[in-house]
Amino acid sequence: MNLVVLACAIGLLGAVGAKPSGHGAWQERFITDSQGRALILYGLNTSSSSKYSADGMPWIKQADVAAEYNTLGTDFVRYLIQWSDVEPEPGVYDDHYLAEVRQRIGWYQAQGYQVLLDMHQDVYGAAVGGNGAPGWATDSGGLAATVQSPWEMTYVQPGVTHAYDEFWGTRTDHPEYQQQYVAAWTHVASYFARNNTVLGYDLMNEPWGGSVQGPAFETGPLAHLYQNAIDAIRTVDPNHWIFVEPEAATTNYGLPSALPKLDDPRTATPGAEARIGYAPHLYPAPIDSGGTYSGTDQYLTDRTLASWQTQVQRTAARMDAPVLMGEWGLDATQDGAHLYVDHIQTLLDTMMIGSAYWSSDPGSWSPWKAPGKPSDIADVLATAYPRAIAGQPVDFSYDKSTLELTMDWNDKAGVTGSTDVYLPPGDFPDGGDVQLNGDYKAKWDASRHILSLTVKATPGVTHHLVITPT
Ligand code: IDC
Repeated sequence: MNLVVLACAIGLLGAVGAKPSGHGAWQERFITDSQGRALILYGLNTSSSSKYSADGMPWIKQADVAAEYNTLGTDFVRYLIQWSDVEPEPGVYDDHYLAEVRQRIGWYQAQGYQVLLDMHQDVYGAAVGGNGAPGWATDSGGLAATVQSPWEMTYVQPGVTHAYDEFWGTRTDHPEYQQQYVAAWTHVASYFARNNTVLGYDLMNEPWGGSVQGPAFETGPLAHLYQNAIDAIRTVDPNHWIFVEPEAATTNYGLPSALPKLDDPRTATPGAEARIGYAPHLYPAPIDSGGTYSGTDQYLTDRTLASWQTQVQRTAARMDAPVLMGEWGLDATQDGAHLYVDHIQTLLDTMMIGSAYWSSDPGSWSPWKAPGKPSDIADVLATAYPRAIAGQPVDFSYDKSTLELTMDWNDKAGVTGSTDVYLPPGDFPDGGDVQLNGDYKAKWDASRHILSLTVKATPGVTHHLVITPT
């Protein structure tokens, strides 16, 4: 049985009874900045290389971050960290490692980015052929954990299942590993609590239930861990966003999640909104395995995209959480790759959500052939998008054939600042012409390629914006 079949089987079991809700109903929540503006984040994952490097650092140098901005116009990074690097020995935190992370966050700050810290794991930890958990928190029970190809198949090795079962408390009643994980997150959050470049924390990359799967996992041990981590993080950091992921083996393919609503203790403060986000990944099966976007593969992929949208909207509505697509990507050298990127960007715009592309690591999936050398896909990834919207977004889209960006939004009480749109130099070499109802002031930053619009409130009237190349 391959993992896709496994995922389908779990997905059928996992069909939860939440009603699909309409566009407006679920997407009332956005990730917001300190001025209350809705943020549409767009960036890369950086990086897979840090899973295996001796110091846990990604491949990037400071110049690579500047090159990323100049080439792609991104404003966001999903930055990988690892439990094994944070806590190499039980209860011993490596603050030198965190200082190195902070230095790299500074590189992103210099380019105006927001940083999401992703506690990455694949296949539990290095001791069982993956990455993430430290060896001291890995109990394979002495069972086989042999690395498989494709790598995802390693998840169903018995030693890997055993390690997860010990972590989730399925086999025994030893909650220590989880408690240590929550304590490690609390340490990281207290370290970065006052860092304004940090957007927030992605509590666990692609959680996997081991022996307990589907809704039993997501509503049971996974929700339990998340709520404990949220409660603990809020004792040291009341403000940053906290993102949770569903079980990936189902949801990556557009199948349902059973993740329940989680509570944010910050709402105990009058007027404070919950800052819990939902951060699923998207890897249609043909794309996940490095296939093309053509023929039957394209048909299957398109079916997955439609299903992904429905399921993510259901889960987000149930959780009352804004959505951020934490990973998507493909082997960009395959047939139809450019079209796939276009279609994902259209999906993101339709759903009005941000994303992080997998990944920045130079190679066939990346916008970089080699550090500083853009690949063909870089041009396609560089797209026009609203970075911040000073109000409640209604819709937006970018038509790559007419080079027309359109956007509608309503005023929202308490929101201040400008609405900022990134216009890529390839499509808008001389900036953009603005059509907008009502009074506004436009400012064009030619070096950053950002058009900022300060718009006067128009009570009861929706702002309607069209931007075309000058
Ligand atoms: C992949 C890397 C690959 C590595 C593997 C295992 O590209 O080089 O061998 O991880 O560590 C995910 C994971 C992400 C994967 C990515 C692509 O979150 O870590 O990176 N992917 O396979 N989920 C679905 C796809």
